[in-house]
Amino acid sequence: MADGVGVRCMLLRGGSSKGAYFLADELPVLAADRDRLLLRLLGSPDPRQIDGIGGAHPLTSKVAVVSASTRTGVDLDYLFLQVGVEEALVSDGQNCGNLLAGIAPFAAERGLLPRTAGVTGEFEATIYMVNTESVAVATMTLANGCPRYDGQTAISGVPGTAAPIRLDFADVAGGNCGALLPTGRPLDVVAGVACTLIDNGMPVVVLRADAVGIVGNETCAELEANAALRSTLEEIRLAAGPLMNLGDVTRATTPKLTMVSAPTQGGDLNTRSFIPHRCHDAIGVLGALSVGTAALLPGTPAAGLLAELGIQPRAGEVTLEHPTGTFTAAITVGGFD
Ligand code: NQM
Repeated sequence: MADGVGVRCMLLRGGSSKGAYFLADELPVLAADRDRLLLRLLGSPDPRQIDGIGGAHPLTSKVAVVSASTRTGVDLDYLFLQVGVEEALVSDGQNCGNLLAGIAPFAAERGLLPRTAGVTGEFEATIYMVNTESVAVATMTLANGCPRYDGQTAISGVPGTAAPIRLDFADVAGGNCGALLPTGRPLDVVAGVACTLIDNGMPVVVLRADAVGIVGNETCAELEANAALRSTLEEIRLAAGPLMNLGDVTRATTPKLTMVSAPTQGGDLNTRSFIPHRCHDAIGVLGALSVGTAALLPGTPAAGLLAELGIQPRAGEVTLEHPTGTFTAAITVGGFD
């Protein structure tokens, strides 16, 4: 930057988030130099990120770092970095399933996927997710080797439609916390509140909305204005961090917190998520996998709520309502640890 050469960056929406995508070998090698550059580029710390390309919300202050993989059977390595908005913080402490959706198109644009040459139709790329040391398969559509961006797939919380990107995850459980249920229990009482501490790709504390004095269908603005709720959630989060093998999470972006309540739009459960200090306009991909899994495990507050409501999710599918629509997660639950 200082020499005026600059660094190539592509802005892409992935799912219901947006981020800046970089090739790993075009960023500084030292993490401290890289992080300084990313803060500068996104405009952090500043609540408006006015002097950068960040969108003034955690969901639009995200970075993907991509390289061709040297791992057998894997095409690409993807490192996710969450860039603080108001804090000068760049964290690799969480993964992002939404930006994952942009990895294959970005890699095709940058020539990292030679197998795409001349291909028209569906193309599968295998992606190693560095943050959680796990693998996902992304399926995108190509037209003569180039990613298609137009299409008919709608996502709640995103206007219009676009090309579908299918994401398949295997073995993401425990990628952050060492186990799907890091305490070994489906229910823990944390700061006096019954919770499930779970990691099916994203560490999440799942609790009933009525356990923290809300209905569960409030708007994000209402929830963010509720100081008592925010302070209770932060107390729970700080206590949950060590229990989830995440250590002191004071400055970490995980665990997230999802409050579940009765559905109002025909889904299985309604959700409101804090990520962890702002309310999510929707729900993250991996966050939804973790919350959906909690709903399917016997003995969790979420499963208890489903039973109370007489709702039985369709086999292997949990439809979660969120502030801007619904998200259906397809989940296979085997034995759990
Ligand atoms: O859970 C938000 C998002 C995410 C993460 C978050 C995500 C996921 O919606 O897979 O994608 O920070 O919780 O982008």
